[in-house]
Amino acid sequence: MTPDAAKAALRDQTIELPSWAFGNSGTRFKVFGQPGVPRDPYEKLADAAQVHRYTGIAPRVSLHIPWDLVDDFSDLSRHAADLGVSIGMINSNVFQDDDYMLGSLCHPDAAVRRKAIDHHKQCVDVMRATGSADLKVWLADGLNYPGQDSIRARQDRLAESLAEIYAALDDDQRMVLEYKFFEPAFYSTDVPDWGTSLLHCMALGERANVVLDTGHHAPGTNIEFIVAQLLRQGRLGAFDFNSRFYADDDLMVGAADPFQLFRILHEIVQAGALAPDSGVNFMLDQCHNIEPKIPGQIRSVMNVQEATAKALLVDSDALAAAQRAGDVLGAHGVLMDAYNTDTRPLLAELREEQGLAPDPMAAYATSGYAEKIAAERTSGAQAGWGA
Ligand code: LRH
Ligand code: MN
Ligand code: MN
Repeated sequence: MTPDAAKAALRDQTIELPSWAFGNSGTRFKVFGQPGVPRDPYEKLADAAQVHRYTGIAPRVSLHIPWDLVDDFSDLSRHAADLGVSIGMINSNVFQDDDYMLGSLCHPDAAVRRKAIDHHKQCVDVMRATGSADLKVWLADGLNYPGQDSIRARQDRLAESLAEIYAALDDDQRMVLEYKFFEPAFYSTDVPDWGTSLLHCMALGERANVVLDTGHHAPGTNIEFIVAQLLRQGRLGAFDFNSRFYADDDLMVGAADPFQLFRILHEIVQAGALAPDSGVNFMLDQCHNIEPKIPGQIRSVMNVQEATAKALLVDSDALAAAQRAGDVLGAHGVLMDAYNTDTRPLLAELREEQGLAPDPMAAYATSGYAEKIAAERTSGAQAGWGA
């Protein structure tokens, strides 16, 4: 693709931000508080709007319920619109309540399953109030010990619970089901992989799709293969982008393995799935434990944008010709030429054409916003991962 065509495609790209990236977070060892961190969902949206303001491609914010519970979601939605952003996916949370120690939608006790199903119905109400189109489901359900529960019965309960939630959706609402191979369960997880998620989605119907979180695979997994396969089936609903070195590290996307991010985006571009109407929602799912949060999100958005630009610059005609000819090194070379292109000048140019500062990191740093929130948000409790 030519640089001009790449710029046109980049103009349409959007990336969704997670509300929880703006609250305090940490490891199980320590949460380091930061000055100016939001105290409520309204302030989280205000911070997310800063990321959009300087990058121009982050117009939606995902909410996590009950972390982002407010009295009036229509009012929160209006607040978002006033800030120039909108509410994106609604994430359910059935992993932080004592009742869910042995699971939620797969729990052996029907009363706990009922509670978890009803929570999802409450999330559907939040979607109606906010105009959100997608319910995002990730379950911590699983087993620590062989024999603890029946693996097979849990799948049956899962199918039944999901079917009731799916039936509660309006016709224009979708469900996306995220998989993760481990944590917090260590022996067997109930939605461990894309195959399990896909099977449940296919049983539910056309408005159920798979969420791929880049941190949720075993080391060495070929994630772009999964991307290609799900796109072939029209079943890739959303990405949770982040980076990992070891486990589900939730570090900034493109920090650990920018080449993997490029390979993923190459599959996306090849399948024509970059456009906003492709049905694939590109989201970040990250925590900024030691770095400042708003710049952390800006950097992440830029990392995705740079990798996307590289993927768009792949000479697809030359690549196809080399592939047809069986020219292994030629084909690989075409891909590496694009990967090794410095796309930062092209993106700086694009931003200037859009009336944005060419360097979003520098523009935010000199804006005074970080100092302002640190001075203003001094009373009340800061939001943390979980509130
Ligand atoms: C689980 C997960 C899921 C949750 C988020 C906070 O590891 O990736 O997407 O909603 O973390
Ligand atoms: Mn995730
Ligand atoms: Mn995760």
